[in-house]
Amino acid sequence: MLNIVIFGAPGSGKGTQSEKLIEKYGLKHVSTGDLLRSEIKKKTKLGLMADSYISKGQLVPDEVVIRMIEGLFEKHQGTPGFIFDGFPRTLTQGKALDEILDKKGEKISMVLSLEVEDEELIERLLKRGEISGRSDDNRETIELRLKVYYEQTAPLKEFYREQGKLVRITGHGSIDTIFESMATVVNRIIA
Ligand code: B4P
Repeated sequence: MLNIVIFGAPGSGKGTQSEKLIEKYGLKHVSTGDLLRSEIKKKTKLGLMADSYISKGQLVPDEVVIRMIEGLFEKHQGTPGFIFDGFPRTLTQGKALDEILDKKGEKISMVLSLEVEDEELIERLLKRGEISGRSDDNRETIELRLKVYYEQTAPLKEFYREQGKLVRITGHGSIDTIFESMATVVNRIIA
């Protein structure tokens, strides 16, 4: 299987590039952000709880998101692989994902890390906020999300670097140019 983690700060282009990778490689998209927003929209118990964290720029507790990922293989039997977008976001989640995959005799093939300067991230998310209506796309919450990213999520880079899986990709430039860089890496690894 081809299992890709797409990694990066909020607004780095994870969701945007995931869509293109799915189209090209026929992978199954696993976005914890999308899953949580769908629960929020449906006003489920999980959604209401998740919203109380997301609207404050905080991460939803590990056990909640890990539970959402379990059962993935049973749900998507026969898929050529997964794109993990926005998951894992903490070391605990990273270790849990390795264990879930290991039980199925699978592993992460590569981690594509989108590198974008903070100024650009803030600009993109403010722009998205004007149209998305997302409760977390306002300046104050964006700044908190970046802080949370550097404190809780960025340490995962070292975790994957030690495993020899981290590939840094510049997230500046046009969406297509960035995608080309990613596809070059993926093609090299699957060749
Ligand atoms: P996510 O849904 O994962 O959202 P995100 O990180 O804010 O956005 P993403 O990175 O996908 O956005 P994209 O670049 O595509 O998470 C939302 C929240 O859910 C989290 O803050 C957290 O509270 C919670 N959550 C989710 N997963 C969790 C987990 N595992 N554990 C705990 N909590 C979790 O897009 C950004 C914008 O930039 C778009 O408008 C896009 O059009 C634009 N853009 C993209 N590429 C561009 C480019 N090259 N040039 C110019 N603009 C570009």
